[in-house]
Amino acid sequence: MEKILVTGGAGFIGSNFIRYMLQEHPYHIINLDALTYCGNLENLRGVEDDPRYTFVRGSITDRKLVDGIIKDVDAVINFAAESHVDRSIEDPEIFIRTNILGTQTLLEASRKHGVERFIQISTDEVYGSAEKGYFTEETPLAPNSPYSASKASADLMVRAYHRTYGLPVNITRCSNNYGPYQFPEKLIPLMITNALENKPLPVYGDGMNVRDWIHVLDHCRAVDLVLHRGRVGEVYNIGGNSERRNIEIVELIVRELGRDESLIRFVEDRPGHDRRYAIDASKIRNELGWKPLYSFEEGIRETIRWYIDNRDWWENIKSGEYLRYYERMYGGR
Ligand code: NAD
Ligand code: TDX
Repeated sequence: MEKILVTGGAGFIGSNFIRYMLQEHPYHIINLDALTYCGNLENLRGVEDDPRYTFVRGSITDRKLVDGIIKDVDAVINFAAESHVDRSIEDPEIFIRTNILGTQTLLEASRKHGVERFIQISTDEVYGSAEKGYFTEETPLAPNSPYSASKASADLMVRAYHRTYGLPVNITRCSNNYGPYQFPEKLIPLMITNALENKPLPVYGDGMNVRDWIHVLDHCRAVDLVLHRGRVGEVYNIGGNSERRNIEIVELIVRELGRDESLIRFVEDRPGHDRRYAIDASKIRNELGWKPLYSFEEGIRETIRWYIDNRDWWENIKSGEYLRYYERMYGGR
């Protein structure tokens, strides 16, 4: 393997993954990213000068562009997606286009050009809500939001390309990530940045919904292992074994930043809000020897510190300045 296509590499997990892969391996990485509202080249500061890195601005739904890139690569790792549940409730259509049609466009070019491996970055949300027990790879898909339904649909298409055409695929289903460069619309960075600005902290419903948190670098190491050692056609769950109620996390952030709990506001619940996600990651642990290296307490403190130290990064996002910059830089392309 020499050349890898990473899609969505200007987003939160994709940018962490590219940095990690350039450090760990000699591969050339092509980053195909449309730079939507959350794609941010600032996330790749320092990487741009690496001769083993190439950035292409474009959409995974652009058949011609995708075909031209995939004919020269050995593997495809698809992180590109519309990723925010609340936005999918507001306006589902773009989720269908990017997450389903975009994935199928990548699959088709990968089949045509015979890539060695296609990795679909999926999510534990495709299993729905775990009222009790844990999601295994055998748990039936039962997505509840337009976002998770679009991700589940993409997973089924990836499966079909393996069964029908023999494309060598894997699907990874990871739990909630946190860490540096996460867009401040998601729970943890939203709460940290709002608390830093002494703004209200909106907690949906009763705050008792549970998510299973994992540090983004533990996720990146897992995807690297699946790429190199995953059995073709298999699904791998990835989870941090760190279940927390939302309210516990918000209280921890408030405490760590020395803010007042009066900032916390219980607001109207998210429609169709999944109560609990909980991953059983024993397959990847046993087969590939993976385990998370971060404890949640250590990881969240380091993450809070990162948002304190990188105020410019999120202030530019929150003010919209970074979007205006990209329009100037890339508006014509
Ligand atoms: P993100 O929203 O931060 O990044 C998504 C990236 O995809 C952005 O850079 C965006 O510009 C790009 N993109 C969007 N539409 C595109 C298109 N049509 N063509 C090319 N690029 C496009 O998301 P993230 O949190 O980094 O998530 C990455 C992947 O991981 C997604 O597939 C998501 O479903 C999955 N995932 C995320 C989590 C999580 O907790 N964040 C957990 C499990 C799985
Ligand atoms: O303001 C908020 N208040 C609040 O209580 C926000 C933004 C969220 N929440 C709650 C909703 C969820 O129970 O916090 C929890 C986490 O919310 P999000 O950060 O929006 O994540 P979630 O909906 O769990 O989905 C995430 O994990 C799985 C990612 O956004 C997905 O891309 C990934 O697939």
